[in-house]
Amino acid sequence: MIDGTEKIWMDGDLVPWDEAKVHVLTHTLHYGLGVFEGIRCYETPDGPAVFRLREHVERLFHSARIFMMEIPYSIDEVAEAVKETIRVNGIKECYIRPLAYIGYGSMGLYPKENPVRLSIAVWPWGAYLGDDGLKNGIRVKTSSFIRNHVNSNMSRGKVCGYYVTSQLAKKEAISCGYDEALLLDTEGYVSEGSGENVFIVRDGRLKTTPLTSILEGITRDSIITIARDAGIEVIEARFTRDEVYISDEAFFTGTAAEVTPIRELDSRPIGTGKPGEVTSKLQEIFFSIVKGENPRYSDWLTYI
Ligand code: PPE
Repeated sequence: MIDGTEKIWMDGDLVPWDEAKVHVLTHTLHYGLGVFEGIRCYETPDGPAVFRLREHVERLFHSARIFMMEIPYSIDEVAEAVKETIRVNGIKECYIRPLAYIGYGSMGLYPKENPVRLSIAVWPWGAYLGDDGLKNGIRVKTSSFIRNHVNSNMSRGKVCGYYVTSQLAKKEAISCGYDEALLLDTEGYVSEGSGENVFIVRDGRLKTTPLTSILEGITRDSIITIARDAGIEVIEARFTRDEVYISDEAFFTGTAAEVTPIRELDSRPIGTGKPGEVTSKLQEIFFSIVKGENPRYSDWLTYI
């Protein structure tokens, strides 16, 4: 069960957690068109700080634009509302979930008059793939479900309905005894995890899927920047599942997953079967940044 906090921001009001309700005929609940974000706030020596807040809120607006949803607030207002929600809940470290959705009104696939509503919830959320996963790596299965074609699941949007495929993949992976799924694209190349981007390391160089068939992850972008700054070469190029099998290291990135090493794919250990040197180094730098201990990247933090 989720550990609730006190208040949820709903359409401009801060309502008690248990009263943050919607009508059962809320349009998004039936048809899946809603756009959302996942953001994290970390405890730092200077108080709680949100990691790359602006970029996340901008992505929310980009998702809405792609799907012709008009969010009735500005980017600045939403960023401020995120900060306010963290402040009123008096929480030091949390996951933040803004959701723009189509409210109650008409039914059917053309909800012309229904309001676009916005909620922002915050709650404590530990290691997405477990503390052990973060430390020792996870076991991953290539999914039999493929990531939808980019002309259907347009990858620049983070849309509720897309996660139906992710859930199928995740259920399959777990039912087969794995921790997470890796989805291929419609051409058979590696795309991403059910809720993460993926990187591999070969001969000290990083490779990650190009943006053609994946969500433009903000953690992915952060890791590319951190790696290049650390003198590690990064290539954005397509690769196949067997290239993962023979890579030296592999890891997932995501707001929820942070930087999680992959120690096995489809029963093949990756490298030594333990988190590798490059992965551990990048993970360490990432955590030093989000925890406010790395002045080089202080621009990425918004203090509450
Ligand atoms: N791909 C997908 C499909 C995805 O859902 C996420 C985030 C990413 C890549 C990484 O993006 P970013 O967070 O900007 O680095 N998945 C979110 C939802 C997880 C959930 O289970 O809910 C997240 O990590 O917040």
